[in-house]
Amino acid sequence: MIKITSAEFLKGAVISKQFPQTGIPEFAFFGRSNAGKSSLINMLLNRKNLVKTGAKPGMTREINFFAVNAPAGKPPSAESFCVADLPGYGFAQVSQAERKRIDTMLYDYCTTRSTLKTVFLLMDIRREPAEIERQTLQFFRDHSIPAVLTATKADKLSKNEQAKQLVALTSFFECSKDEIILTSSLKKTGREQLLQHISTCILA
Ligand SMILES: Nc1nc2c(ncn2[C@@H]2O[C@H](COP(=O)(O)OP(=O)(O)O)[C@@H](O)[C@H]2O)c(=O)[nH]1
Ligand SMILES: [Mg+2]
Repeated sequence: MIKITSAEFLKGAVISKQFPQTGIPEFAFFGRSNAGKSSLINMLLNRKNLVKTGAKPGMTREINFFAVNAPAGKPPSAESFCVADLPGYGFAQVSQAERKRIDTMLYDYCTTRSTLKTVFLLMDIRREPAEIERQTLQFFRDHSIPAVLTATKADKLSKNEQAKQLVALTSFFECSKDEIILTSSLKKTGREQLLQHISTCILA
């Protein structure tokens, strides 16, 4: 399994023209604003504050790219990869025009990003999944983009409640239990599984 040896902010993009050309495998994190995307990326990369978290939900309106195991100025290695923190849906305070810009950017990202290996679709484990999540997963399936359901903030529920929610998620998304990764950024739950998935993709 790969080890995280470095992680740095690469670029923020508000339109597809600005996406960095990296040539290394990329993993994206997507979900509702406040689902825990930024926290999960920090947890995965072993960094407290690489990505800003919390405060105002929906602050992230750009795609933020991070280079992992690929220090600036050095050629990438077999363990180099890129992480993209995608702006979520469910912003309360964006105008229609801004929503449209974000949706177009996400659409461009998903349909043109040739280095994209997997989208982790994050959901707060306490929430009932909604139609938008089902549609999102269907969108990825329709575009042959591997998507991994990732339940976040597991620490907020008891073991019993976690198990119940997992069952609810599998039936809602018509998937099996091993297609869902259970995570907690607070307790570092699920880090190994995320890294294992990434390792398998990039070392294959
Ligand atoms: N208890 C708990 N809180 C979390 C966890 N992950 C994120 N949060 C909190 O949820 C809020 C939103 O997290 P953030 O990572 O900014 O979500 P984002 O909008 O999807 O990037 C913040 O207040 C975090 O501290 C977790 O695993 N456990
Ligand atoms: Mg965020």
